[in-house]
Amino acid sequence: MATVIDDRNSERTPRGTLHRRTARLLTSCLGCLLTINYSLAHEIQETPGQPQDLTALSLETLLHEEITPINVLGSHTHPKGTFMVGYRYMFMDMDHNLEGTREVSQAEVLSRYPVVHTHMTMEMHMAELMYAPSDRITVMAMIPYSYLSMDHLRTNGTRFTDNSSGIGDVGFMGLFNFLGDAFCRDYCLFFNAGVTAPTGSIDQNFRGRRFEYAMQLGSGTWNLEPGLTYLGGTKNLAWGAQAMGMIHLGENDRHYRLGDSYRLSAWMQLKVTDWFGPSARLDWHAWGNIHGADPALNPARNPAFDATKQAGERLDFLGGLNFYVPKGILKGTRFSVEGGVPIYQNIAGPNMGVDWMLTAGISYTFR
Ligand SMILES: [Cu+2]
Repeated sequence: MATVIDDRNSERTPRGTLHRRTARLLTSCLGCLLTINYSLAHEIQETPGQPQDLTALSLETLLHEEITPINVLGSHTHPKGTFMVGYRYMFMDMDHNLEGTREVSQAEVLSRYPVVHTHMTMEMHMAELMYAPSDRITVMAMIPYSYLSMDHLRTNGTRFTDNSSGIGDVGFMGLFNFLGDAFCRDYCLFFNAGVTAPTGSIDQNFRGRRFEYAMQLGSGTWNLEPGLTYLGGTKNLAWGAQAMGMIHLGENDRHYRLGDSYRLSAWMQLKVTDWFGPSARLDWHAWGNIHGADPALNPARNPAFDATKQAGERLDFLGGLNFYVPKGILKGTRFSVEGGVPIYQNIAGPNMGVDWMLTAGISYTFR
């Protein structure tokens, strides 16, 4: 027999306490990092001979700020007058259904809805451009292009796949370094002020049959992305943490607004040589339900059509490999791969849970 769970209840019970527990865990991680950094920062300040002259920017200075994970938006700044162009490819695989933290079989979903999702992939190509008008201010623009694919199974045994692709919400961000070293050599703290424009489609459909909220390419609203990023390091180790929110403003043309989301990320990267460094990262995301609803989506037909069942949270563990070109005409080039798996996820549903993710990217810094 199908278990009918009051969805308000299934969301509140695990989320409330676990939210707090995860937040406390990450706060103490951050606290540790700050303490370690404080003692190490003092050692570094006593080391003489760090280049202060911008014309003598070494490769180390040029790339120092890029010793941050490739997949954390706005997690590095640049020295005055430098540009960066970057490209990232992100892949996410979703292969099972969850309700809260419990895995729900396809048969169980089909006992409650006429359709179940059997697989979903999300791919994103992202072009990034960064420029630093001063040592303490970096500005960036991001253009995402997504390719989403979702496999479905109906109660009658037939299957179908929906695909949507196109430009997502274009973003702009200012990074303001207000505490610590302008070059983030020992430590720094900067404020991220981001905004995204409603350039992504929210009308993806097949012959007039509107796709799920998760298959739309944009939010349809203007969004704010405020954040704080902390970076620290020694000669052979770099670490950092970032807290960022995505606040959706107003209501889109389809009469809804996506739930706001929050992200907390903390990482460490080893500098093995001047051209290679592995990294490890913990990434926590939480997002709320949709406010309002697209009238074209009937929540009784598909759990992914239900605006009240779109909230969730997830903690991912990711490992990365980062390569830098230290000399020659490609000096300033960075290549990185980062892959990960969720170690905890709790989502309103039954909706698709994440199985694994991979990001690969290349960037070139020059002046
Ligand atoms: Cu950059």
